[in-house]
Amino acid sequence: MLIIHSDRTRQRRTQTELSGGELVSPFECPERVDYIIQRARDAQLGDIREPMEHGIDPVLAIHDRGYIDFLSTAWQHWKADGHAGEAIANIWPTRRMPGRHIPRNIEGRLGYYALAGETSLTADSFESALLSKDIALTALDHVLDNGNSAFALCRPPGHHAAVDQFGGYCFINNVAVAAQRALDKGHQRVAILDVDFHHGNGTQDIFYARNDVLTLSLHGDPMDEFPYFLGFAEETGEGPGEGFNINYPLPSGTDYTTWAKHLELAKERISEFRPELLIIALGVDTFENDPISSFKLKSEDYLDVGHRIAALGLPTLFVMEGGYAVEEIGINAVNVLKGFSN
Ligand code: SP5
Ligand code: ZN
Repeated sequence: MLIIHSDRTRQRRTQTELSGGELVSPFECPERVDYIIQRARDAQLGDIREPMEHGIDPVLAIHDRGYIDFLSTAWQHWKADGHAGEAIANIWPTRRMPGRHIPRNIEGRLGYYALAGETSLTADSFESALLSKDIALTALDHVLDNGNSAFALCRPPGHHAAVDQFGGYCFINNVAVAAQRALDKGHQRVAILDVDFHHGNGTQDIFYARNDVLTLSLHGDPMDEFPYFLGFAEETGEGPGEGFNINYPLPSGTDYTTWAKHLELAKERISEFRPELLIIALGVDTFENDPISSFKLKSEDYLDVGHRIAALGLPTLFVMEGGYAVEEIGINAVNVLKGFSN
């Protein structure tokens, strides 16, 4: 399987993540990519190629222009205001003050465009997010041109990024940008299956009222897990999109037997939809030793995940999302791709 990868993903090395009331070294670190690419090489998974630039238009086909302007200038404004640390949101529009105006002050703007406080915005955030989207789009080009599958080794991840919000380590929604691009290139129907431990809130938000992109997500029950405020089973889409969003919230401690049953349910819905392209939001934070998650998948289970996805018989674009057990992330991610290919 072709792999799209760039060493420039290393340029995003954030210093801080607000976690448990402390500023810790971020879970979403550059070494994640090092372990995956090393394992892909060792396993001789396939050719490794550099991403091509795709510009900003595919991003603006999904995200709000004001949000993208914010991302591109936020660090400059944050520094100009004399703040010492990385930019962390600390106030939000909430139920009793719904945010009808976009503040002028960067602290207010940060809260307006953030969905969570764990994602520090830094000098390299926007550039890194653009690179990550280019990795996804280059891999997509390959799938569209050749009809076979590819792996986009994206970093930072994307599935939490909504139309006009960043958070959950995500700035640009890579799978959404890729799905829209496939439609703009002539596809009629694209399915996005999100197997990251966390609900793909951004992807759901972006396509919620549409029936040309089927979105499905298997994830930790939002009653107990990030992002808490979206990802419930009753969220099935709206308007023309009714029935085209499917959530499978699963309890803490879910093992592979239970998880795989829900994967099969998702696959039935995908087959019924008859997409021309399948995009997998590939998080491996479902792993038993993931430091921020609570499912119980084992390394060998990921081979079977890939095998089951392959049974759909669709051109498939794998896009890297989460996974924070850094030393095992390579084994787990590559196992999915190996299981798919064999
Ligand atoms: C792409 C992706 O996987 N993003 C995940 C973002 C999760 N951020 C908040 C995590 C909070 C976890 N708190 C639980 C700590 C358990 N020790
Ligand atoms: Zn995740």
